[in-house]
Amino acid sequence: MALCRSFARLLCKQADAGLQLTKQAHSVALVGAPLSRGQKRRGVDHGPATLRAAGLVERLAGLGCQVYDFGDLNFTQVPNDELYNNLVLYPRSVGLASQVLADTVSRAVAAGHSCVTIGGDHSLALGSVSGHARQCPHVGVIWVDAHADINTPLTTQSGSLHGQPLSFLLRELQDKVPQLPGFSWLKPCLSASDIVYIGLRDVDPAEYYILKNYDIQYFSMRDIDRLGIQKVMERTFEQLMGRRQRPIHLSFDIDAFDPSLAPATGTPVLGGLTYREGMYIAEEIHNTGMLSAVDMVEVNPLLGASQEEVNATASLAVDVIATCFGQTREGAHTAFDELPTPSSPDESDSEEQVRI
Ligand SMILES: [Mn+2]
Repeated sequence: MALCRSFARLLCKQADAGLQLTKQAHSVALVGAPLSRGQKRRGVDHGPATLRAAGLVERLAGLGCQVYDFGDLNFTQVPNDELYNNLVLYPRSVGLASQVLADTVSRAVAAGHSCVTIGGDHSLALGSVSGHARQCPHVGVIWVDAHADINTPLTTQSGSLHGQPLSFLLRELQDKVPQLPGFSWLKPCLSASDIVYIGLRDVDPAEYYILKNYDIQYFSMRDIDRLGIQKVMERTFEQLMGRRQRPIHLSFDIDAFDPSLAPATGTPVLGGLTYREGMYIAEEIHNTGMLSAVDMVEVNPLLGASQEEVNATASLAVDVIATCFGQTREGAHTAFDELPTPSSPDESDSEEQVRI
């Protein structure tokens, strides 16, 4: 374990020194996190099974990744998990599951893998980001989402923890965030300048206050309309890696996409990312060579109106992950040495004659 950790430190140091993590990117740990208590709808705990059934492992293997499947974690529900402050739902269950996930992600990164966590609702980022940061303290987070997920337990309107993970992770917010039962293990590991949002279009008043007052970089759908996705990605990397290279954590909520593309999700909002914008984001992140962990969250197979809607949502999620690990729209980059040539003219003549 100590050896693994020093290996991870080495990789993080490499990253800090501006060396690309390309080699690491070919070894992928896959972690299923069927966490659903961060929100109220049934079914999001079937997300990992749905993404596996959509061929995730095969797609990664087909790209030349060595996939180490950690399986789906077993999250026990904590009994008598009463509301915090008469409002916040299942704090002990979400806290414990996130703690288990943090240990797993930390282990995977320490072993030198890039870690893909498939959810599950977005509260799982409490665990995945914490575990990642335990090995790579300088991690930068790209949060692709329709929502900002940065309410505090005191500003949340829904009470759902999937709308709050970033408030727990941010150092600057710690005097605004109460200690929840089940969260004592969690230490804030990000600064406001370590996060960039892409795709926002449904932000609560308190969240907007936080984004503005703590100077958090975000690109809303309006910004994407204004700047174009290419400029948005350029500025994202300028913010996160302008001064030095660092490992990247991509936390991708499928509801960032337009609901016409990703209907099987809990909180869809009109006017989201196009397929091409989504793939461009993933391509550019892959091209940095610094991708170290990915979350893919909020795919809920019970919320599709038909099997086709569920399949479309799942295969979109798989496309994003595959693109993060090298799938391109310009064709595979595996070696192709020689085009086949037709057999000699004489032969084709004689074949022709035979046919006549
Ligand atoms: Mn989210």
